[in-house]
Amino acid sequence: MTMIIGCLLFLLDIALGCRPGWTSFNTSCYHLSLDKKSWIDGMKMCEIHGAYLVHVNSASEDNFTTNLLITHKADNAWLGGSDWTEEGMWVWEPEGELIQYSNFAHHQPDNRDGQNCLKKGLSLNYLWNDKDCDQPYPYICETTNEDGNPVVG
Ligand SMILES: *[C@@H]1O[C@H](CO)[C@@H](O)[C@H](O)[C@H]1NC(C)=O
Ligand SMILES: *[C@@H]1O[C@H](CO)[C@@H](O)[C@H](O)[C@H]1NC(C)=O
Ligand SMILES: [Ca+2]
Ligand SMILES: [Ca+2]
Repeated sequence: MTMIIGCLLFLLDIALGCRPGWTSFNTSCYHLSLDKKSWIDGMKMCEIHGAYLVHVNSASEDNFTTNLLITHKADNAWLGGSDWTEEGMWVWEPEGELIQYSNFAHHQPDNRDGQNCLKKGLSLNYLWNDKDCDQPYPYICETTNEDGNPVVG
């Protein structure tokens, strides 16, 4: 039964234009990697795959990414936000687009010891927190780029 549902979900993702191992939501494809990386190495791995660390632009996309963590039993994941360029100015990288929707935990971001990278995790009920960019965590890649999707026809 689980296999049949897994198979159907797999076919659905293909139908919606995501490569195997990527999950579709709205107009993007997402991949959670459990291979723990620093924020920058996570971003590089996403870029190698025609993607970027996820930009969470709405409550429903936030919810979707939380469900992705829960499904894969990941306690944490890097998101594509950073305030590296200017302390306290949170942007989605690499474009540097100002973060509009946000969902930080109470008392976060706190820039403790100079934290500049955005993650969410189980310990803060999947609300957002700024962390040391060098910490290794799983990470979520997102792509809207057709390079990341199968070419049909
Ligand atoms: C779905 O994607 C479109 C285009 O990127 C975006 O404008 C819209 O806000 C997204 N909706 C949700 C619920 O994330
Ligand atoms: C969050 O995801 C759950 C599980 O997929 C779903 O039942 C719920 O409606 C979603 N909530 C929002 C606000 O999107
Ligand atoms: Ca900071
Ligand atoms: Ca913090």
